[in-house]
Amino acid sequence: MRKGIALALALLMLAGLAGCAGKQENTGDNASIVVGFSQLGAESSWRIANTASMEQAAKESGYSLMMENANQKQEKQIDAIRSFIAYRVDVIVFSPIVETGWDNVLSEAKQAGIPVILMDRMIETQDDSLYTAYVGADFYAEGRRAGEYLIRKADALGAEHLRIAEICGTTDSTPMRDRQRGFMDVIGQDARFEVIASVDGDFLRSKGEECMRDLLAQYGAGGIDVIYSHNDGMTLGALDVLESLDDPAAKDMILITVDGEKEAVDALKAGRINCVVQCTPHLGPSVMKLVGDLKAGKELPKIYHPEEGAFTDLDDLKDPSVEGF
Ligand code: GYE
Repeated sequence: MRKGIALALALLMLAGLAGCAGKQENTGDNASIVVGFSQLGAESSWRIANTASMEQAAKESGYSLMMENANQKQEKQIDAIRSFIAYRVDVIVFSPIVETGWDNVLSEAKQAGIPVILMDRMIETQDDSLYTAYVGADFYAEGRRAGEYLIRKADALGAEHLRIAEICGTTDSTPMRDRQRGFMDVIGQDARFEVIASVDGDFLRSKGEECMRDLLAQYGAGGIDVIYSHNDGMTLGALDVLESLDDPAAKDMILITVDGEKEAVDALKAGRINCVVQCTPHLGPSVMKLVGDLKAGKELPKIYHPEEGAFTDLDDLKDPSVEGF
């Protein structure tokens, strides 16, 4: 059976199976190269921009993209990967929702001879040969940047004691773990800082709102000095709650967020958020470049991190490079 027909059938079957399979079949020279992409969900603006980046980059490179969205369910990602193996795609790309539980399905991919590129998040495994390469942010460095900003801010304010509430991303995901670890490694030994709460907001704006309400019920606005939130969606949800209060303590809270979506960067410029640590969702071009290099038989770098920084109220926010995605 010709590969084009096989792909068309595979896409049809996938669409039937999942009801939401994306299909993007190209027609140029590279169209016979099929990339199976398991996206983990659509939980945030970051994720939506990331999906768009993958689709756009596949289109530009001419590869055919089979995309499945797992709606934040690991089982659905495992099913998607199994279907990509069954359809013998050329490369599997996926963004693992959590770090553990992938060894079996990735061993199946390895046995089938299909290379796997991890995009955005990492896995925890004893066997590094289960994936060919990782493309995504250095979340530990992001957490450190958040901590470094807080130290600068505390110095600037002459603060002696700051009580921090942390709103975390999805439990056991790489960005959650490493943004927390990096932050704590920077501020943990400094006696001025006390983390009074660490709650799970699952990277969702609605949960950020819920977490903020719970934190206020427990500590009151006057009992929290800093919110460190692992993504913009949760921060913006928390901000909605804080701004609905008529309380100067709520306005004084220092808000530190990660991602850099437009709404958050605009809120920073307007003085409503204090620090935005960048995390780029535009990983599609780097992933598709690796697919090309793989097909050309080149050796791939095992880990690729994009360059990132942070925007803060201690820096010049009029600089044209201060922009959200
Ligand atoms: O920060 C968050 C998203 O894994 C980097 O997931 C990604 C994170 C991102 O839901 O907004």
